[in-house]
Amino acid sequence: MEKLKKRSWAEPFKIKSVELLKMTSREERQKALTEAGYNTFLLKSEDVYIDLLTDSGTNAMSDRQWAGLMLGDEAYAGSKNFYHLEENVQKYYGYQYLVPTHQGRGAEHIISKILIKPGNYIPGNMYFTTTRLHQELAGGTFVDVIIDEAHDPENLHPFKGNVDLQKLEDLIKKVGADKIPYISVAATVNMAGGQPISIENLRQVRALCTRHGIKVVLDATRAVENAYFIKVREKGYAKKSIAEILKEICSYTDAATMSAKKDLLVNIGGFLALNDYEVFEEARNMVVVYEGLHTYGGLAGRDMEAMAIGIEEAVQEDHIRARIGQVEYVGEKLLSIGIPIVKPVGGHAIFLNAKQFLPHLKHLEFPAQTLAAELYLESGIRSMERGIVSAGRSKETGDHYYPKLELVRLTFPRRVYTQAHCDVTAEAVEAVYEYRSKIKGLKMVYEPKYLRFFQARFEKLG
Ligand code: PLI
Repeated sequence: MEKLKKRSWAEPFKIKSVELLKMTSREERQKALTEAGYNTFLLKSEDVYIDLLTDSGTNAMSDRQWAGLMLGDEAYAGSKNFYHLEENVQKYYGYQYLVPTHQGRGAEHIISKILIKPGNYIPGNMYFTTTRLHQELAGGTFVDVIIDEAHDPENLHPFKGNVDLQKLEDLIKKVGADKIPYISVAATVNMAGGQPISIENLRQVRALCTRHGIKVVLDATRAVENAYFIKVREKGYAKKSIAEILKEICSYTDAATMSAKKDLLVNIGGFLALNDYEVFEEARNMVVVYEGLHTYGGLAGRDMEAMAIGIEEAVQEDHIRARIGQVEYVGEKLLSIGIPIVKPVGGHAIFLNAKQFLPHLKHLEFPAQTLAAELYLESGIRSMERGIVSAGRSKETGDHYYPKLELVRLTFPRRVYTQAHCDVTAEAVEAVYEYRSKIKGLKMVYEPKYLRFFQARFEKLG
């Protein structure tokens, strides 16, 4: 018998309960797609076979988390689950004060309202849709200070989420530090392809901001995934635990907004965590206006319990290695058959480079929107546009933003799909690639005012 050369690893869990999937025909999918205005956000979930729309709130909870739901203390005030969550945020993230929110954008809303004055500038390592909108609604202007490499899908920089310190210094010189309440630092950077920021860069950002009296606010939504990349890519971190690295990331920042629906393996939840008591006091007061009392922030007690347990599970080494390993597995498969994707492969998703996939389409024929629709039609797999539709319009000129990255995101929920689902996904992308030159673009026929990608509608050209 031939000897096996390599030892494989498998998911560090076994399956206890399953959810059945519906298979559909191409005709049924064409009907569903037309009814959804060629927008994958408007498809009904039951018409989807493999759902790679997002990793947000789509995770499979563990038996410990499900058991935790039964420990929900649904008191209006002072639920014991709040104190469990507070204890774990302090222990694993290191911030002193916690304000729970219903999800990430609840925290973004509160921190933006407190810290931003009209006319302020908020630099960030690339925008995120809801984060930038809350900054703008508070009267601020977002300024992209990510390194140029992040805008190039082919560039192999190991930390494409890094802040360009020169761009940050130039902004400080131009508008004055007093007009910059904070820098918004994401770990990892979603819109760049799930790319991490390095500890070295974070330290430098901290030092520069301290010199100018500017706060650092972390988007900690996928900071555990970022910690994994630091462990495997940054000198001196190979022997540190994910938990240690996570805490070090947070130690260079003053506050964090969190969408627990990602790293923390839950279906709903978020928080704002802070060290500054005065800002905390204001946030604790504001949360009662917009979310709920400061010991539940729009969540049920059981949701806070699932989050508290999720924090402990998220930093387990076997979990995070398998989570990112699954994404890498699909990425390597696609690269081996020549599919253009963002490199290096990021933490939570594969990003197809729609500009290169469909080079015959103009930017305003929405290549990424078109490709996401086509992948659904071919296979029932749901993905998401992350290009010109997601970028929206400039609030000054009213014109579209024309982002350099025109991408389709295949996002992997945590602990949900198997390697066979991954193989089917790669084969479906390959099938679309084979007939790519025949694919026609789209025109937008309905455009909502805010976060248009969620509800915009399209029709097929020609
Ligand atoms: O969806 P929320 O409101 O819990 O979180 C907003 C949010 C903030 N920051 C980052 C980096 C996100 O990725 C994020 C939400 N992301 C979604 C929904 C996604 O599909 O990527």
